[in-house]
Amino acid sequence: MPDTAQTTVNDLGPYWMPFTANRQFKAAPRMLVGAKDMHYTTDDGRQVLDGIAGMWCVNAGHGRREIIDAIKAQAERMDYATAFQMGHPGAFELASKLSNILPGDLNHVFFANSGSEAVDTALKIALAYHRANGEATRTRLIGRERGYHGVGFGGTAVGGISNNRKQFGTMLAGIDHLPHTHKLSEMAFSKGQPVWGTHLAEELERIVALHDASTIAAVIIEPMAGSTGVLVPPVGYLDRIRQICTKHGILLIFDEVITGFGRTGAAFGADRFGVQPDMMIMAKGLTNAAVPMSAVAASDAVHDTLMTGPENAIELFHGYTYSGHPLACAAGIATLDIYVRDGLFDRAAELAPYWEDALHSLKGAPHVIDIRNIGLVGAVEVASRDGAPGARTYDLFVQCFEEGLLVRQTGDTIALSPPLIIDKTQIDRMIDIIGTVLKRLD
Ligand code: PXG
Ligand code: PLP
Repeated sequence: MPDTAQTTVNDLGPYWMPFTANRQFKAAPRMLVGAKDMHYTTDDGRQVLDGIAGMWCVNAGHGRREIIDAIKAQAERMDYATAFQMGHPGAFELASKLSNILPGDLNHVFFANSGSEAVDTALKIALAYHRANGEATRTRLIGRERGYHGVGFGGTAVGGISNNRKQFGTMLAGIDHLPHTHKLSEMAFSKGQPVWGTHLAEELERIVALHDASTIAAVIIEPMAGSTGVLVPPVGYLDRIRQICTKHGILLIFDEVITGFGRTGAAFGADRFGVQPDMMIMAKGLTNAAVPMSAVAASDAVHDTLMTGPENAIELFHGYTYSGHPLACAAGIATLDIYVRDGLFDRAAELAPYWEDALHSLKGAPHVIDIRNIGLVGAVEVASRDGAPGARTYDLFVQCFEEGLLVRQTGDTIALSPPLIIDKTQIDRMIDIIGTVLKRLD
């Protein structure tokens, strides 16, 4: 029998790592073996400050006792129940708790297991909605350049990050993209929302004119584009997108996988920017990342339109084996309770000005060409090395890790999104490490 209980890692070969330079990693591995509150422990026993909340997801900090206990208790009570034609109390409780904190009439929650699955779910609901509404010609989906909507075929197709698309052929048909909103010459070192770029929302009118509104089902965007390197929406941009969607009967889907659960200094990006979508996609912070889970919240209109036909008919032919998994629901309920009890969304808003000042103190540091921020999110963009995009930020990422700070490298940007429990001393430490490493980099 092979020893599956061994704790030392000997063979790095079999594990094909996601979104990783496998050969480079395996030549010099970085291993995490423990996590508590704001810190990871490495396999060589070092403490590393978590500057990215895991991967934008551990918003309440690591190893929260209430979440662990809830998962344990649920595992004892009932490990699994199918979500097809059966229910369990946790799924209904979590959906109710979520709808209580969601903005407007996003009162109907469909569960999946990853952001990517939730994106596919939302896109499919959009198509089904229009069909049920007598507008089956509305099949086009509009994303945005530099957008990230996960890695399913739907999300890859509406996504706008070239590296994530180019290996995978034609993906879905009938997709178009809005332009992204980033232009360094107009907005470098903006604090919070840039004032330039609002006019780019008008590009949606151009796309509608090209395809005709009768062919367009939905626009899907991140209120703040995260994965591509933190692109904060220009002032008024999202409002204008909303107006144009409403005018043409197009559904507006906010992908809040990153912006949800306090990241921007409000419960959701929709709250922070004051714009109401017809559907919202959530994942990551939903369970504090303790158990994988995602969700799509739909408005009354979207949901109710699909609740037609004979009562014995399945209204939406869609769902996952693990939709509303009991352990994930238990983790989600405990997580939402922590967010509310500890006022973590307000805490993010209160810390945001300090965070903004601390980040922008890096202006003038070697190589830095832009700094962006909103809520408890930040990005530092550095100049590319000639002919080697991403090389300088890779070194920055590795050296920060060696100095005791985990940051996220994406292209020539490092993204920062600490757990919302971070304190001011820890913010100072993040900035100090990044500033020190920047000075050392060639
Ligand atoms: N939508 C958005 C807006 C996301 O940020 C997804 C969908 C997909 O979620 P899953 O759970 O399928 O990964 C995401 C995920 C990064 C990074 O480098 C960001 C994500 C995932 C991995 C890395 O910033 N976001
Ligand atoms: N592939 C096969 C052969 C299956 O039977 C199923 C689900 O029953 C799936 C894929 C989808 O798996 P999931 O529901 O976990 O997404």
